[in-house]
Amino acid sequence: MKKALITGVTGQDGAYLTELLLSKGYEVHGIKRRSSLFNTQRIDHVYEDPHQDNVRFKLHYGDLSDSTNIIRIIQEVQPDEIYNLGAMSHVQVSFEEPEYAAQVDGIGTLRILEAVRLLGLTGKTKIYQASTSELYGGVQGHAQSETTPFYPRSPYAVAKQYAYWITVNYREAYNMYACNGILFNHESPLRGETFVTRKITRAVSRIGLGLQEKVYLGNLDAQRDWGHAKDYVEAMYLILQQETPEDFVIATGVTTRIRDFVRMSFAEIGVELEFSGEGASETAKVVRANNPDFPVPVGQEVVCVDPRYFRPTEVDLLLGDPTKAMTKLNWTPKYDLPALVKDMMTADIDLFRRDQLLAQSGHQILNYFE
Ligand code: NDP
Ligand code: GDR
Repeated sequence: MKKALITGVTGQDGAYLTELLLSKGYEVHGIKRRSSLFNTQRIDHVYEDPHQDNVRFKLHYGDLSDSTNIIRIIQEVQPDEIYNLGAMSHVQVSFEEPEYAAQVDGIGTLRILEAVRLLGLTGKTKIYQASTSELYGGVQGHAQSETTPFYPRSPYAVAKQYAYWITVNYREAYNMYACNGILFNHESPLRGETFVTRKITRAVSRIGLGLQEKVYLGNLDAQRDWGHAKDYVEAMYLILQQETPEDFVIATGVTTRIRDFVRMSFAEIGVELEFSGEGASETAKVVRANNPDFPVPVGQEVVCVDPRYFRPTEVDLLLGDPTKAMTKLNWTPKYDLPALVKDMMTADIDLFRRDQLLAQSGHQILNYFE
C-alpha cells in the first residue's frame, strides 16, 4: 500500500486530495496545526477512529515553521509521496504578515526537502510542491506557461518563488523526485470564505435568502483563470506518477473578470444586475429578479466597492496555458466556469437555508464581516 503525507490537509485542496488518494487505495497521513477550535471540518467525513484496525487516514500535529516535527513525522511515516500544500495562502493577508508567509510558504518547503534528504529518503520519497500562478504576477498580455519568466507581486508570491526554485534546486542537486505544480486559481464549495469566489457565492446566497443586503468587494476588473479544485487535485496526483520529475502549469485557458463572476452568481438565483460608477465608487443594483424563491427587490444596491480590499500591488490578469499538462499528463478539467459557479452556489444556498430557518424561528444569526 502506498503512503502519502499531506501538509495542509485541513485546507480546500488537502480535503479533495485526501478523498482522491483514499479512493486509490493509499494510506494517507495528514499534518494538521494545533488550533484552539476544531479545524478539521473539511475532512471530518473521511476521519477514521484511530482505535479501529486497518485505519488508512491518520492525522499528526505539526507546523511548517517547525523543522523538528517535520523531520519526526517524515521519519515515522516513511512516505512514498509528500504533497506540500500547507501555506499561509491568502495574498492580501501576506502584505500584513510578510515574515510569516516567508517562513511557512518559503522556508517551510526547504524544511520538507531537507528532511527527506537528511533522512536518506531521496530515492524513495517523491515531493509535490504547491506552486502558483501568482509567480507570474506582473507578467501581462499573453498566456502564461512553464517557460514564462516570473514576476511575483506580493510577499506570498515572493515566498512561493523561493519554494519553487528550492524545489528545482534539490531536484537538480540531489537527484530528488521533486516537482512544482504551477496551479492557477481553483475554487469549490470548500474554498476558504475570504477568497473572492467563495465570498461572492456566500454573499449572493445570503442576499437571495434575505439574510444580508449587500456585499463589499475590491477590484472588480481583475481577471482570473478559475478551475475546480476537484480537477486540480487529480493533476497533483498525475504529476507524481510520471517517469521523470517535471514542473507543470495547471489551468483552464479561460480568464474572467471578478465582475462577471458576480453576474454569473446572481444569475443562479434569477437576479440580473446593472453596474454603474467606476473604481472605488462602482456599485451594482438589481434590475430584474425572476425567481420567487429569491425575492430580491428591484433597485436594491447589492454590490459596493470598498477600497479596503485593494492590494498594494495587484495582479491584474492571470491566464494559463495548460498544453503541457494536457499532452503529457493527459489531464483535462471536467468543470468549466458555469459548472463551477453552479456547484458553489448550490452548496452555499443549501448552507444558508439553515440560517434562514433559524432566522424565521426568531434566532439571532451571525453576520460576516470579511
Ligand atoms: P487553504 O488556505 O485552503 O489551506 C492551506 C492549508 O495550509 C490549511 O490546511 C492550513 O491549516 C495549512 N497551514 C497554514 N499555515 C500552516 C503552517 N504554518 N503549518 C502547517 N500547515 C499550515 O489553501 P488551498 O487548499 O486553497 O491551497 C493549497 C496550497 O496550494 C497552498 O499552498 C496554496 O498556496 C497553493 N495554491 C492554491 C491555489 C488555489 O487557487 N487554491 C492556486 C495555487 C496554489 P489550517 O486549516 O489550520 O488553517
Ligand atoms: P488570489 O485570490 O489573490 O488570486 O489568490 P483571491 O480570490 O483572494 O483574489 C482574486 C482577485 O479578486 C480580487 N478581489 C478580491 N479578493 C478578495 N479576496 N476579496 C475581495 O473582496 C475582492 N474583491 C476583488 C483580488 O484583488 C484579486 O485580484 C488565490 C489564492 O488561493 C492563492 O493561494 C493562490 O496561489 C492563487 O489564488 C493562485
